[in-house]
Amino acid sequence: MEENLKKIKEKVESQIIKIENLDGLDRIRSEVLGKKGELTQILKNLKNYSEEERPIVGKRVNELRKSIIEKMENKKEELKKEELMIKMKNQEKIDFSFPVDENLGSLHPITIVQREVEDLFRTMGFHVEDGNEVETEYNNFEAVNVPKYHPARDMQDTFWLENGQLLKTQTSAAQNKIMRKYGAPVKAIFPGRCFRNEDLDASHENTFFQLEGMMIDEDVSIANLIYFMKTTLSEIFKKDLKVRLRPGFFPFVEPGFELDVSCMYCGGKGCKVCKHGGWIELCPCGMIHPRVLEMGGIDTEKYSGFAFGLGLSRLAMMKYGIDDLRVLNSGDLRNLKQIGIQ
Ligand code: FA5
Repeated sequence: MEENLKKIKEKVESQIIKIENLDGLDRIRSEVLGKKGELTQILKNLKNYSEEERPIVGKRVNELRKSIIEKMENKKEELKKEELMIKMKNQEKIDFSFPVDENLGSLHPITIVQREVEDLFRTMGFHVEDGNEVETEYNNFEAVNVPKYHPARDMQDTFWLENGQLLKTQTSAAQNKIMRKYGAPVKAIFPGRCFRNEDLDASHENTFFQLEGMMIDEDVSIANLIYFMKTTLSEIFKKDLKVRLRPGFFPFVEPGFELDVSCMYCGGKGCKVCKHGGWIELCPCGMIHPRVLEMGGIDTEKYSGFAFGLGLSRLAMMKYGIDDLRVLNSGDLRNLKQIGIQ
C-alpha cells in the first residue's frame, strides 16, 4: 500500500512540475482525484482491507490528497501569473511615449444614461437639481421619516464621518432641501452618488448612482407616477419593457411600491444578476408621505406628490448588457471597448 501511494505521489508531483497550462492541471485533477481517479479508487476499495488497516489506509490517502490539492493550487497561482505576464508582454504593451490622441476618451456609461434620463425629464417639464455626497443625518434619514432607531436604517448602513455627518445612502436625502427651496408645485429630478455598507455582488456595489424624481402639485396620483416611469423606461431601452409593480415599504411614501423589470439577461428564467428571481429591482416609488411633505413646509391639504428612486447604475448595467455592476466602478478601459463606448 505504502509503496503504491509513494508511486502515485512521485508521479503526480513530477507531472505538476512539468504542466504548462491550466487545462493540464484539470486533467491531472480528474486522473487522480476525480470520480474514477487513482486515489478515489483506493478509497472506494477500502472494504478490501482488514479492519485494522482501513483507518490507516484512509488517513494516508487523505493526507496525500490534501498535499496534492495544495501543490495544484500553488501551481495554478504560478500559471495564472505567467499567463498575465505573457499577456502584458505580447498584447497589452503600453507605449508612454506615444503622442496623445485628442479624440480618445468618452463619457462613462452611467453619465451617458444619466444625461439621457435628464433630457427626457426636461422635456416633461422637470428641472435637474444637485445633491450632496456628504449629508447630515437629518436630511438622509429624519427628514424622510426615518427617525433614530427606526429599523429601516439597518437596510441602509453607511459610512460615517467623525463630525456626525455621513455619506448619503439615497438621493431621497435631497427631498427636504428641494421642497424648502421651491415650495409647491415642483417637478424635479436629482441624480447622485450613493454609498452603502453592502455585501457586494453582481447587482450591489458600495458606491452606486441613483436618480430621484419628485412631483408635487394639486391632484397628483399614482397613475401619473406609473405613466412617468413606463415612459422613461421605454424611451431608455427603446422598447416596451415588461415591468411589475408590487407593494414595497419605505417610510417616506404611502403607499409605496417596488417597480421591477423583467431580467433581460435570462429573459426572466433566473440568473446570478436577478438572484434567480427573474426580476430586477430598479425603481422603488410611491406617494410622498404627508409627514415628509409637512417637514418640507408643503401644505398637505392642497398638495400631494409622488417620488421615485431609480437605480441609475443598474439602469446603465442593463442598457449596456453588463452582467456585473462592479465592472462600472472598475476603471478598466477594456470594459468600455467591449460595450462599444470607446
Ligand atoms: C431607496 O434608496 C429609496 N430612497 C428609493 C425611493 C425613493 C423609494 C423615493 C420611494 C420613493 P432602495 O434601497 O431600494 O430604495 O434603492 C433604490 C434603487 O437603488 C434599487 O432599486 C436599486 O436599483 C438601486 N440600489 C440600491 N442599492 C444598491 C446597491 N448597493 N448597488 C447598486 N444599486 C443599488
